[in-house]
Amino acid sequence: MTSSFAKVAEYSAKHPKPADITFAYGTAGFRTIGETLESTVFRCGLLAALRSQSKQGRVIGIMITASHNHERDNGVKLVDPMGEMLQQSWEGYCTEIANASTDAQVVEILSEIAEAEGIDLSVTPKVAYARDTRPSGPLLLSALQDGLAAMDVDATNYGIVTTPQLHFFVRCLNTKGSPAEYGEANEAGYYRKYGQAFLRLVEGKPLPSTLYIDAANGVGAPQVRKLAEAINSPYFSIDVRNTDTETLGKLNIDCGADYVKSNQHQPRGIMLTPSGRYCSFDGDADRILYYYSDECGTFHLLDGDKISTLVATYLRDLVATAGIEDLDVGVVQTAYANGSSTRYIKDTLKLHTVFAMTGVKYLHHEAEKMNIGVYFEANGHGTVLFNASAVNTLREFVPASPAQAEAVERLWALRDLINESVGDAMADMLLVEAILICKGWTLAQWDESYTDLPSRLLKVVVNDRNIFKTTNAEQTLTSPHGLQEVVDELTAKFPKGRSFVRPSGTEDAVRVYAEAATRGECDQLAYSVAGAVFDKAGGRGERPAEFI
Ligand code: NG1
Ligand code: ZN
Repeated sequence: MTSSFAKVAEYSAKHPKPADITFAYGTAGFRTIGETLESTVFRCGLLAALRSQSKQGRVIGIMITASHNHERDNGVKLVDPMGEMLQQSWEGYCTEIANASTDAQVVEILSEIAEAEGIDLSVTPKVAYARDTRPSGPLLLSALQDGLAAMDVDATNYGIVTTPQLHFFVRCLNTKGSPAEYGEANEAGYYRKYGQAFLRLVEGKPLPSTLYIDAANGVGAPQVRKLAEAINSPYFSIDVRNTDTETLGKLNIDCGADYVKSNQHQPRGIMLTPSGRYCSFDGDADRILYYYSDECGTFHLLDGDKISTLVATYLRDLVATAGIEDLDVGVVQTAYANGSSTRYIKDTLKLHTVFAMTGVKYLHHEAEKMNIGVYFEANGHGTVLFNASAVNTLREFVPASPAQAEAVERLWALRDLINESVGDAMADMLLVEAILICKGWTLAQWDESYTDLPSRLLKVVVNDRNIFKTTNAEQTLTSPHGLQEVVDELTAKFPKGRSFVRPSGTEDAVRVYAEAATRGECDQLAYSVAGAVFDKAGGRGERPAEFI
């Protein structure tokens, strides 16, 4: 046994793995019933230490959260040095160590990874960690702290913050004193950076009306209030609803971005009035959606696709005004993007667009390949990246007129307003607000760009979702045998029909997505595909209700 792991077995004995559970590091890390995750979180602490040592002592982040999922769930994920998601090759190590059945095996796996990766174990590991407001948070946090103590980690506890704030802190810590310095690695630094960039963009423009924010009874509630205090300007006048992080059973229930997107309905605690402006965060404040009601009381959702087209259009226009020729704006979407949005990006905006697999890490990697890459999942999770060549182009560009100089200055301010490490509800909200203020637009005006095709997302519980395999950015099933043909046949019956089936990476279920020309046809398609999945691939529980 390597002496660096001398304390691991003893600490590990305090956090035994539940014998009957197999854990898997999925799209968003580990995620399941909170109480069952003690050993997993402890072991993530060990692995984060090793990951930090493999990166010469750069800071690795750990976030304890289950985002939009039920309050009884919890989760844990590792954050790499630039604030991005953990490198994929290490996800396998996480799964492996989480499933080790004995303490001795935990130590053995650590030694094997250290050897395989050629890690210098004399390096002092550094980890920054935080949690959201879930009731199992304190238990899991203390398991994590044991993991960090077992590896003599130089650790910083950021307390209760949003997921994107933790990503931000990690990036700040690792870039401190470098040319890529990102900001101050504390809450005040976060609010100052984004608040100042926002004010730089909006000052002198007409004031917007109050923005109502549904904080999902999660960590976004206290944090967005602190943001408003720091900005302290009528340009950011907010009214925060669903702010109860204390009462059990409220987190994400009948509120939050996931609820609003799934139900196409306003959350509890928000009464819509025409001309009112509303948005919802999810439970850890990395997703955001806007919505409003028209004069007839009809609900209109401005989802991740609408945010992405708003932002991409604004950036494209600024680049044109600045007169910069070799700076392309591109958009990354997933198969869940509404077909109308994809057509709008291609045909009207004439911007380059690609599809990535579900999960922001895949979108992030695609966006990195673009000069300015705008990426959003339809559910409201996303951000914008300026790659190194875009930054150079901007730096070297010599404006030929005051109008060009102003456009360049605005591009810099926008870049400062973006959380480049990960999608961030608060930073994205300020970005949308800034663009709407600059354009003098209401939500209805923003919504006019294109009309969404009716869509439906359903969940089917099956005996084994691992039999579902996909290709073509998850839009085509390769297994179970013959099922894709059935989906194709059903889809062909409906004008503008599109449907696909994929296993969820975060829940024990299979997701069915459908869109079509009318609401009725869309629902018919969605339920018939879900029914086929249920019948042909081991559906469990209730068969998805047939659409009548
Ligand atoms: P899964 O469970 O793999 O569909 C969900 C979301 C993703 C992403 C992750 C992480 C949908 C359809 N899927 O993934 O977009 O946000 O959770 O939170 O919204
Ligand atoms: Zn989230």
